[in-house]
Amino acid sequence: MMKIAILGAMPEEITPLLEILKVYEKHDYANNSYYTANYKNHELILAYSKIGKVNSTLSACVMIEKFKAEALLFTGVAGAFNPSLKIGDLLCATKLCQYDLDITAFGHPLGFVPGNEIFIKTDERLNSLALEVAKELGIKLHTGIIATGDEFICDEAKKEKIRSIFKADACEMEGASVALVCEALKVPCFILRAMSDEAGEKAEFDFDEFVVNSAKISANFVLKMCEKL
Ligand code: 3QA
Repeated sequence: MMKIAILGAMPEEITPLLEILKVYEKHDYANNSYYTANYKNHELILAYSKIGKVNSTLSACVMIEKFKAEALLFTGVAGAFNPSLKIGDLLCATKLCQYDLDITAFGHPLGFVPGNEIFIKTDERLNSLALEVAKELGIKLHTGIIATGDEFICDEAKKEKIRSIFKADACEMEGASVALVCEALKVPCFILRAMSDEAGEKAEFDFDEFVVNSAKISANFVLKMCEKL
């Protein structure tokens, strides 16, 4: 029996899970809704944070400090940077960074502020469990680096810049902030993303077409992981 948080950013990333769970309680708190449910001997706490690093920081804190989550699984979509990642493919982040955290004016590297590291690691145990689950399901799970920032990337030049500086495989807008909260509060963190677009020109059209399906691929996977925890 564990209290497991499942966090997404957008309704599309969490409502598929609420539909599967069917029975859940809704708790309104801090300008958002949190949902509790039982699943396979575990207590789940689910939420979509709303978009961006600040909203996801708030939700991760609430899930841990108020709802006492003992592990946090993030599920959602991302823009692919690595050409080996195709739309619908799953990526588990081994580490994440904030590509828009910028005090380079003072000679610091992009993504760095004093007292923190550029990269925030996720939980190795959860990541290896995910690889086992993928093997069992017969699906490919990619592992790699995610760059997080408060911008929807749909520009080839921006994409290449972030990709080359951080060797990032994908971009999104919440992962690094959630991982930072989990690391600070010593809660194991897992960040999963299914590709919805390739973050280049016209990414917003791919996103609109593929967000629902890719979000479900990711959501189904984290629920499978709960069965193994
Ligand atoms: C941004 C969502 C935010 O939560 C981050 C999707 C997929 N492709 C991305 C990309 N750059 C950055 N992030 C992503 N999520 C989409 S907002 C759409 C708003 O529609 C990951 C992500 N290329 C709301 C209705 O108007």
